[in-house]
Amino acid sequence: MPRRFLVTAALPYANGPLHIGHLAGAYLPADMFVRYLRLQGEDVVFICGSDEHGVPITLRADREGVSPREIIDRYHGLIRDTFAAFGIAFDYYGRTSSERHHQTAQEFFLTLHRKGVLIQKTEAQLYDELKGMFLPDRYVVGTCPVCGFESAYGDQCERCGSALSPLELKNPRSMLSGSTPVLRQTTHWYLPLGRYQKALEEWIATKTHWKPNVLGQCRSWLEAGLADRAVTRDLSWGVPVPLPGHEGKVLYVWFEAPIGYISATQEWAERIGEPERWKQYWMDPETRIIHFIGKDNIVFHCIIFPAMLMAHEGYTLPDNVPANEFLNLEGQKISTSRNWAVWLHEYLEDFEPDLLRYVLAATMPETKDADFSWRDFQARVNGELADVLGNFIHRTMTFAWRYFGGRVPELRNPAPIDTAALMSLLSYPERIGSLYEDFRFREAVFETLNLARLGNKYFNDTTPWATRNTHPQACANTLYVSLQLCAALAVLLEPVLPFTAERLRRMLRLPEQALRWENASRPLLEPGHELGEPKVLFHKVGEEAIARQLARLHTMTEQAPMNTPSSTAGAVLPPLKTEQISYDEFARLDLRVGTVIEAERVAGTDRLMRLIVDLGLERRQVIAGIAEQYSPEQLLGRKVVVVANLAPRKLRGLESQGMILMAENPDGRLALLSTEAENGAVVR
Ligand code: B3M
Ligand code: ZN
Repeated sequence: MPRRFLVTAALPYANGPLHIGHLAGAYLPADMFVRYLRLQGEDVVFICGSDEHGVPITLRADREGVSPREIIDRYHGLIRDTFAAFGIAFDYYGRTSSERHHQTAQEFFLTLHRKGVLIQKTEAQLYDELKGMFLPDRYVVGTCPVCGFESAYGDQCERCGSALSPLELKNPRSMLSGSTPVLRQTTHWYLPLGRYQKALEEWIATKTHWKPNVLGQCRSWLEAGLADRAVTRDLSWGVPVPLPGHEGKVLYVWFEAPIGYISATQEWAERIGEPERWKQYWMDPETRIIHFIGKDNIVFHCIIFPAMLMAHEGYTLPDNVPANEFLNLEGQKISTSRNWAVWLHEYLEDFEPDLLRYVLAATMPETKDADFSWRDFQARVNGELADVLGNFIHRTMTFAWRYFGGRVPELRNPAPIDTAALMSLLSYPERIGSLYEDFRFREAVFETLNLARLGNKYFNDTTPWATRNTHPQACANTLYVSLQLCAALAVLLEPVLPFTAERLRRMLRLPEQALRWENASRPLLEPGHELGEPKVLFHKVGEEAIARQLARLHTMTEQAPMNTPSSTAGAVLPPLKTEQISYDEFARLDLRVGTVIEAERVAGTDRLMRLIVDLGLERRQVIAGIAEQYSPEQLLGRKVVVVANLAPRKLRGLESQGMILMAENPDGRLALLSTEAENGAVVR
């Protein structure tokens, strides 16, 4: 009897594109786990969708001067298509702006309300007098009371993962006006989490198989004691509170978003024509519910959502929440606001999805933060995928193609080395499968590549290029065994390299029904089986390709990001710096007025402009990231202010001998500073 699973992956905010941190954190491990389960013939439904409410959406809409609807429609489609391009094989990818979700979330809220679970409280909340609105969640930033991080959000600290409420922040600042908010009374509904403390403690105590990093966060939350949490907000964008007299109030995004897993499952069931089937996955205790998330979402999935489900009754609680830690990039934290990211849709302009799937799986941040570097990407693609896996498959298939007419030869009187290689197949599916069951993806991928390593060694040790002339049957035995190992790889690679596995399966002409996990433990190709023409599976990544990625990364970060997504950039007056400097420190800058006398776009970039600026005493070449805001014609003859004593640096091979001072508007657009002063005048 197949086991039944409901697997979810965190609903990404539809406020920007996906980057490698998303893939490594939740979506790739979830997809690998689901693909493995499907190969085992289990009953599994894989659910996700766009998280389309909440302040990250409205902050971006404010910043761009568009509606939240425009933001979510832009990014929902991009995110959905990017997942598909990376082979993240959801059964259903929904969106929380759907009518079904609004209905399900409101019904869930009303059930808690009707049962008297929720309590209403009028409390002081942070209010921005300049903007005339309350400041929930990410509309306010301040110092985290737990770890001291100075840019913690009102609902969560990204550095230590603590779920916060705005009143807990020290030195709170409005993300809308930069001003210090005042307190103003407002009434909201609260989930009394404390009432479920004991039940949650008992439930978590049964989760001895959970990852230590997850249990650690849960325990510290429970030890600190669970306070009431507001489940409504003074906002216009979101799921309206379904009670009279609550105009202008919506359900808190972290209350309704997890319910998005349920509503998306309902939409899936409706789409397959079995509208009631969703209950089998959410209300049958036989179903194992697995939530794949990043570590900053642990408390919402292990404490708050389970408490909601307990309060509602009738729902199955999650079986596991194998949260991953964070992925860094070139040794630094990924930052969407600084454009310090590898955007998945941009990655696909240069490389195959499987290459990144492999590298992120092989270095997955399962128990501690991990780092992605382009050098390591190149080394693993070239040294592991091409030189180990691709090499074994290519040499086996071209040898069979060339010397055995593209057919699987007979195995006769196998030598001990042949038998040993075939026997090794017995243990691989079991060993790799148990690693997947334990969410140990790095080790599962390493073990899978070990089968190719074993194949290369076997091929080398049996020297078919020699036995072809001296012992033809020994040569045939080598090719028979090597081809069986290739066929096993076509199955075992599927969770991590689905596109490669499919290409290999086609080259082997392995029937689709052969794709069952346990099949990989025995020979799958009969003697005489006709093979397809061999093709190279992996092309090596060259120096130029890596240099281009590194240049893109550094250029994007050097030049103030224009239209990059940011869940932190507000609407967006960045708060005034609290750190002070001395006059002497300021005086070290040599700021000069100049006139642009030459201007041209830098080829191959959409942001860079090459300028020649006349500073009176001399002319300087300056590379500036303003090509999206200004044309060369608009710049000719313009007065600019230049940091004249900035150390020169190379950008796209051009030397920039200074920096043009620009002002970044609240909507992210850049603007030149204008002046009547003469060329060479010193700015003090
Ligand atoms: N939208 C993603 C995040 O916090 C958040 C997950 C919701 S899962 C219900 O980055
Ligand atoms: Zn913190």
